[in-house]
Amino acid sequence: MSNAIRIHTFPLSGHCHRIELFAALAGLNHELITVDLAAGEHKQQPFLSLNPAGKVPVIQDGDFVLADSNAILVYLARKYAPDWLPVDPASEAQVQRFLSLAANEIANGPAAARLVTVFGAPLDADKAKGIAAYVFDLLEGLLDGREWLVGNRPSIADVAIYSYTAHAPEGNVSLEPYPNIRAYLKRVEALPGFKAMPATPVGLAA
Ligand SMILES: N[C@@H](CCC(=O)N[C@@H](CS)C(=O)NCC(=O)O)C(=O)O
Repeated sequence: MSNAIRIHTFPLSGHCHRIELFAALAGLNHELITVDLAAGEHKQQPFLSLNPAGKVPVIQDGDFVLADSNAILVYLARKYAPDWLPVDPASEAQVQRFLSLAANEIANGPAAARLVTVFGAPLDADKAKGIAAYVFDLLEGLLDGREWLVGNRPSIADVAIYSYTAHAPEGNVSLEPYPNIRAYLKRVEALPGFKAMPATPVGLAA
């Protein structure tokens, strides 16, 4: 395992699940290092020397250290699994569009709503659910007649969108109104190597 990519992770984090899922789907040689967020390990040394922002996920690939889930997906795909990140300008830009959606509306919508129910975060659940409705309405339309978000095969755009979308019911956000999204999640789950994020029995998933 000496050449393994080290992934500093937390099992119930959708941002971390993106990286664990991609490493599994792409068959990357990797090692998981669980960071004890409850004990505040991410706000102390030595973790802060890896990521001064005090957040997971972080990877170490040899001497190279990188934080931020979407940046990590770009790096890992470009370096080890190029089929997951198209190089033609239009397709690459489309992938970036969905990484932005994951970093903004998905994070502030379904992910934030789930933070309230799973971790008791002091966030505005109604506002988060409103953003979730907006982004899922958008994705439902974009997935009409499409199997994948970009092109004709899965890309890191799908990996970035998957985790918090699949676990939205834990944050009291129903996926019932979204048949295209539900079918799409099943396609991701059928991919060889798929790895699930642990379910938490809260919200609509209780
Ligand atoms: N933009 C970052 C967000 C990462 C993030 O919010 N991580 C959360 C876990 S899901 C975290 O480490 N929270 C601990 C904290 O902020 O104290 C990414 O995409 O990696």
